[in-house]
Amino acid sequence: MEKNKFKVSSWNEWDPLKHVIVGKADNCHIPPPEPALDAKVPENSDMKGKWGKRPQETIDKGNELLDNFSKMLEDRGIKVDRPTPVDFSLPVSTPDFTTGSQFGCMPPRDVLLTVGSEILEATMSYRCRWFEYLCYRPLLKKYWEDDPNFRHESAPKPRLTDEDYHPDYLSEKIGEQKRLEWAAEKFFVTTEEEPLFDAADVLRFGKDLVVQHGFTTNKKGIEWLRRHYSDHRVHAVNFPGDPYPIHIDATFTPIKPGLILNNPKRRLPDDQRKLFEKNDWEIIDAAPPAHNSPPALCYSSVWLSMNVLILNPKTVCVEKSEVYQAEQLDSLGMEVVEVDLRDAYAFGGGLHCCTADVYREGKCEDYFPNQN
Ligand code: DAV
Repeated sequence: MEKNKFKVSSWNEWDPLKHVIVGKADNCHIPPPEPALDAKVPENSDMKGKWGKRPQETIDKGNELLDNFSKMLEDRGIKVDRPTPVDFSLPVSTPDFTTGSQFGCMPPRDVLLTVGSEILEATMSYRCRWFEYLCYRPLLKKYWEDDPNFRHESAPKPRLTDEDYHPDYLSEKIGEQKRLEWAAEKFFVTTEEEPLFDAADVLRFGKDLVVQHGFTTNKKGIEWLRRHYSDHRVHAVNFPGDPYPIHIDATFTPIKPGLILNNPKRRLPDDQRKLFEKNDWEIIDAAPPAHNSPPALCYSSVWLSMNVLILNPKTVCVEKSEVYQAEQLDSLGMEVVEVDLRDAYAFGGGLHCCTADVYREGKCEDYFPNQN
């Protein structure tokens, strides 16, 4: 690699990480009500009915933790890039919809999907996140200038009219039992009006991509990914135990070739395990979270405990307070790096969410030669 020029390449979640994007908490907003977002906020959440800019002292604290995390990665020889926040107080307005504010740019993992030498901007499925890709454009522009093999792609922007959302999901008091039944039937808040996906619903296993069907990714989104990644095999999965299924990265966490942690409350159904079983991959229950509830004003569940960032097949970053998850990974032979991040969770997630791969060593391997 020429000095100061960087290549884009990453094929999986575990090969040695050399270059990564870490998000920022700047100016993060709680967006006003909109269908897909409302469906994710649990019925007993402290976020119900609130919107506007988050308190500045929480933003400052979140940024302090994200800066410390970035510095730790740099001290380990990993290059870190940061996004350029836009003014999230501005409304999002298209010919099809208007919503009062945007969200933020703490979780690049939700927006950017790196597969090989390509970074794909996801469609997204929340109106407030329609323009979030703009925060990453200065970086993508630089990668494009530096690396003649880098492919910058953007999935078709969705229209996100009311046709994209099932109105059934929006009444307040549905109850968790009903939501679990719907999730088991694969009846989610998003319809099949047009392809929708968030990048954080995709896990990369070399030649195979595993995609969660849920609130943020619909069947057409998965089909779009299948047609787009024509050299890959794309597998749809779903996790019936999650009443608010968005993003796969607090549910199903590959650690290294042959080993996956699965959220014991959101088990992969038996008929979807064959691919892993046939290829001698072990799926084990993740350790329980250390907390009974998420921090204040946080969208995500306590299972951010599983939202780890793998630095290489022997080293993993785990949130500092998640002692059970750290113990489990230690007993599995991993070196655990503790990272203080809990006070940044509210801005969009954990250690996996707040990062996006630019470069991992290694090449595209076939980990599942025995296909179903
Ligand atoms: O369990 O609330 C959080 C995933 C964030 N990317 C959850 C899913």
